[in-house]
Amino acid sequence: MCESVDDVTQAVLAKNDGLAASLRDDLTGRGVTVVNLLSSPGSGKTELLGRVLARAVERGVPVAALTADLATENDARRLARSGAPVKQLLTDGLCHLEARQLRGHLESWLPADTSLLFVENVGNLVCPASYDLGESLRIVLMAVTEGEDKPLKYPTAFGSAHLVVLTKSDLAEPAGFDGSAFLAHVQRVNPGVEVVRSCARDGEGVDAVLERVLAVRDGAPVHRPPLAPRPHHHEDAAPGLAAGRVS
Ligand SMILES: Nc1nc2c(ncn2[C@@H]2O[C@H](COP(=O)(O)OP(=O)(O)O)[C@@H](O)[C@H]2O)c(=O)[nH]1
Ligand SMILES: [Mg+2]
Repeated sequence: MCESVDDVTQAVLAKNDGLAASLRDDLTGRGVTVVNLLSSPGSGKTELLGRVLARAVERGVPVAALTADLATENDARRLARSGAPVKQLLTDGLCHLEARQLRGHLESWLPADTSLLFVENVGNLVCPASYDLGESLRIVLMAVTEGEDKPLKYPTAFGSAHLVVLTKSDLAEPAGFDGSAFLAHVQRVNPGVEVVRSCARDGEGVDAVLERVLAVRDGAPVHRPPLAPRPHHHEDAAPGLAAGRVS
């Protein structure tokens, strides 16, 4: 009997969920809290993470970071300036990270005393949202230049966030960003989730993000988002894309 795309997708996600759950148990058992950073490309994940890592190093927090991209080691080079152990993960064309990739890299690399591990996911607001990486905290970031409607357009990402970070606040005015509309849209898809404003230029929000993450590491309760990671379908996108094509 032929399996449908839905069946295959569900099977892949179920396998990932199982691996992620055991990875989370394993890592939390070893005292490691994983933070998954998720956003579209260019939202400012690396820039903000670099500052958060530097602050953590300054405070003596045993922190490390894995950063994922399809190509280049640029982000690992940028993050390594913080002084924290950093590893680049290349996904070989894959648009998201999966728990099995993370596990493979951690086995051979994670420094023994690490208590906080940041994972910068591949820049993409769709696919990474469906894959649990065994994180204890999922942070979804969005820059003010992306438009205040994005929480409504990407409900899986925003609806599965434990914390939302609004980046590049220095550009809010020139971009004509409507902060109240953005907050209303976030609350519609994820009632009660906290939103932190940040600016990697002047350091706004860096301490706030680090404090939230440290609190979770130290056992503070985490916001419960309405959504668990949900399936998405590359195949289903094709007819819609074709219908919308301008030739
Ligand atoms: N003005 C401004 N630019 C920023 C800020 N954060 C990041 N950028 C710039 O935005 C671009 C993309 O940032 P990057 O951290 O690489 O984004 P990523 O793809 O999400 O990791 C870079 O040119 C950064 O210098 C910010 O807070 N303010
Ligand atoms: Mg980056």
